[in-house]
Amino acid sequence: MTAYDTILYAVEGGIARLTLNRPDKLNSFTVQMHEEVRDALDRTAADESARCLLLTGAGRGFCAGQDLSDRAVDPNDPDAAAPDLGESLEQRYNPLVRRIAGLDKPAVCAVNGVAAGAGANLALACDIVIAARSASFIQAFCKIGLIPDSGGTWSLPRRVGLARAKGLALLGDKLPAEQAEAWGLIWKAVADEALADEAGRIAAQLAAGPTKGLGLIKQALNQSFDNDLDAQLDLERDLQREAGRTEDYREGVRAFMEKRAPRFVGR
Ligand code: T3D
Repeated sequence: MTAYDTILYAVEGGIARLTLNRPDKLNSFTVQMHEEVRDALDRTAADESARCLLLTGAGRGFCAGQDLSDRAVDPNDPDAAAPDLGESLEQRYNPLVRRIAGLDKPAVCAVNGVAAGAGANLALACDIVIAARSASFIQAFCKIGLIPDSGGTWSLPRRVGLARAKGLALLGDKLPAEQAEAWGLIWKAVADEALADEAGRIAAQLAAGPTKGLGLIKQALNQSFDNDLDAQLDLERDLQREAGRTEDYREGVRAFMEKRAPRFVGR
């Protein structure tokens, strides 16, 4: 277990578990938590023994986005200069989303409770999002005069279409986990008491998988909305070439021929 103040982080059985750990404030983001999450994500990326990221939150919430009390500028002081929120995104939120989306291994998010603001969109930056039935997703930004950030304006229309993306972003309503599943916003909602086991099972399956190939699948699908068919076919050709050169491809075919379970090494 690596020592941090605001998160828990440990790699075990191929799974890098990153738990946001400010439960009293619904795991909302302070500058320190940003630094620690960024550091843990860099470790996950660099650590070959970490073959899947599992992100979750401690306590009753997943993450309530920006800690609104952690602003350098007092919002009650009319003479204070406005904080530069563009700078905040550039320095802190965007690097997190880029790290998760660009991670060359799968990222699972176990949404254990409310996911609001940047917290919701950080979850949606992960590849597989599984939520407790009592959890919910709130694009809370419009309630404080902001726009969805942390990739929300990119991921929402892609996941649920423009009509639902606009409804969620403009109204800021709470979307319960089961509705999120029905809309295709997330992979699935499960009973609260089953979340940890189910998320662990999925992460373990991915961690024992052909990591390099799984990373290439993620890359191909992430790029698909920006490509026309021709460009996507070219991309598939290039990535398949890479996949075909892995040890795990050879092992997968050998295991199939020998009618046994494959033993993937992640390369
Ligand atoms: O840098 C930048 O600012 C730009 C980037 C912005 C990214 C963003 O995420 S902007 C959006 C920020 N987030 C929000 O606006 C959500 C605010 N929170 C809520 O609306 C509600 O807390 C929830 C709907 C998420 C949950 O409601 P509920 O009733 O279950 O819990 P609660 O009682 O409101 O919250 C529990 C505690 O957590 C409470 O503290 P207390 O009174 O017990 O000491 C509450 O103040 C605290 N808390 C919840 N969210 C935040 C927070 N404290 C600071 N910042 C928060 N975002």
